[in-house]
Amino acid sequence: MKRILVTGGAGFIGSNFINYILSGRKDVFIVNLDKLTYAGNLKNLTGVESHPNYKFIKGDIVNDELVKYIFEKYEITHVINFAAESHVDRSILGSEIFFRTNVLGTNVLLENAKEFEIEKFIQISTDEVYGSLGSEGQFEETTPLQPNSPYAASKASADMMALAFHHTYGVPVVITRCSNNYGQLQFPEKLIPLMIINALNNRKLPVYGDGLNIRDWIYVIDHNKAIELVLDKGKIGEVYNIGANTEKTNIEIVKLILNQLGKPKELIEFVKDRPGHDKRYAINSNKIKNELGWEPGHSFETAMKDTINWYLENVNWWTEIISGDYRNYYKLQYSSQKMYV
Ligand code: NAD
Ligand code: TDX
Repeated sequence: MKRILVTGGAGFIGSNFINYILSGRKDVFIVNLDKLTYAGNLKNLTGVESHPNYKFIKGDIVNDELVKYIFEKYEITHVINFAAESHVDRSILGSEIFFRTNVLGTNVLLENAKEFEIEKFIQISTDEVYGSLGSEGQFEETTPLQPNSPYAASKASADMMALAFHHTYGVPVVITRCSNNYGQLQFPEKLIPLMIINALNNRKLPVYGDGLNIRDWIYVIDHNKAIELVLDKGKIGEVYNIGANTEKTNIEIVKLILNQLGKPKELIEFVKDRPGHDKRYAINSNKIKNELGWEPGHSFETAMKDTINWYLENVNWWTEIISGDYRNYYKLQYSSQKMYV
């Protein structure tokens, strides 16, 4: 039995991971430690809340006393660290909480992983640590880290700390660096759910700059299957890139959403660019494919259709979010945006 501390399991990727892994296997016990920030939502986990192999604890990964208690009481053997402040735009509005959670929090988890001599520590990182690409090439695991936003810098710091704990103390660290995820349960501050929900509400779709920045998209279930493989077979001390070779400009994504929802292109509004906006991400995931046998199982077209349908069928889930604190964030982020042209 793997006794796994999943942090940030009430967020987008973490909750999809918990729902997925508990539906498929009996050899895992999950302790979900989540602070329930604006991005954490226990409604994402209603299907597992009374599962015998699941325990939720509300708390902060920076809280060393609490983390220690959890390692001891639940005899943790594995950590999967999803917990993070995860939104680039928020990190531009204010970076301190990013440093606190993403760097200090990871450090607390690493210290406890060392003390309790666990079997594996998976640090969920991101392709953004590599910086930005020109029109050619892809990020490899060996690409030097060159993070550009405060968010990316905090994630890169956590990666460096995790690798240093492996190198210095032999903590059994593995790092995954994935590209942009989409799918059900994603908080509507991120491009795809924000555009779906604005379109459904006949609100403007704010596209930064010229809309030609490129992201490499992956369906969240494919990401989670890769994490499961890393949990079972990933080699200690290694970094694995994860991506599905699906490069799209932002404007392509926005047009696809409008098209599927039957909404007019006039809803698109080009607004002031994100400061320091990374131009292009593209990730090479040959290593995890060749060494662990991973392959993405979903086509972009089908999985995007399913994602849009999920938001159509779960209006209550997002209505509750966008009628709360989200309104203040939206105003702060978007009200001063000037037209780009
Ligand atoms: P999210 O913002 O949806 O969820 C983050 C979760 O962490 C929330 O439930 C939140 O309550 C929790 N959390 C935040 N601070 C905490 C703290 N101090 N202690 C405990 N819990 C805390 O994020 P996500 O999109 O699900 O991303 C999960 C992880 O994957 C992050 O580490 C992110 O950097 C990484 N990642 C995300 C993407 C993406 O496209 N979303 C891509 C690659 C990597
Ligand atoms: O309103 C918007 N308008 C817009 O044009 C928003 C929210 C985004 N964008 C653009 C900016 C990016 O080029 O869309 C692209 C995607 O933006 P986000 O969804 O904010 O994602 P990104 O900045 O690429 O970062 C994401 O991928 C890597 C996740 O948020 C990170 O957590 C992950 O590490």
